[in-house]
Amino acid sequence: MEENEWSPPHAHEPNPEAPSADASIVLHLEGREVRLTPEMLHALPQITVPNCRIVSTGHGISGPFTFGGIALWEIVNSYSGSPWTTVDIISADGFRTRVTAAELVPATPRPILLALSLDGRPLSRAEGLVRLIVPGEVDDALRQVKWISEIRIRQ
Ligand SMILES: Nc1nc2c(c(=O)[nH]1)N[C@H]1C(S)=C(S)[C@@H](COP(=O)(O)O)O[C@H]1N2
Ligand SMILES: [Mo]
Repeated sequence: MEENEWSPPHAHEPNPEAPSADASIVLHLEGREVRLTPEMLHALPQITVPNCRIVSTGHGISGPFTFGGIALWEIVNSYSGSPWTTVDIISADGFRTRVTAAELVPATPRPILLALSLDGRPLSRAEGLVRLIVPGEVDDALRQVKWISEIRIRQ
């Protein structure tokens, strides 16, 4: 798939509702698949990233929020045994973004995370559980993918 196909497939208007009740994620790795449930993610090391804003150009800016969860690099590190270049994050409603290796550096101060909590309480399914938070995206919310259903680690 070409890089430019990874811009969102629809107009910049977010879907208001969760596509399903199931918050588990299928992680696609070289030659195998792993189903990650929110419970499994809770068992991995948790981080928080304060002062995150969701910058919708359609319905305004919300936040600042403190999102909590697991760093995306932690998932890639824990599960991927082979070299990789990109991580594709896809939601059940067809929203998606591509994360590059350059963006997934351990020990960055504001890492990309799989969010499980918001301001210290569990994120609801309606709010996007499990949601990708890209703290570096500050003028749009196109990468803040709600309801992640697939993560594809690519060579
Ligand atoms: N799965 C999914 N994630 C999504 C979207 C969407 O339609 N589906 N819309 C994006 C856009 S355009 C915006 S502005 C924000 C809205 O997030 P909010 O509902 O928390 O304000 O979600 C982003 N993430
Ligand atoms: Mo948006």
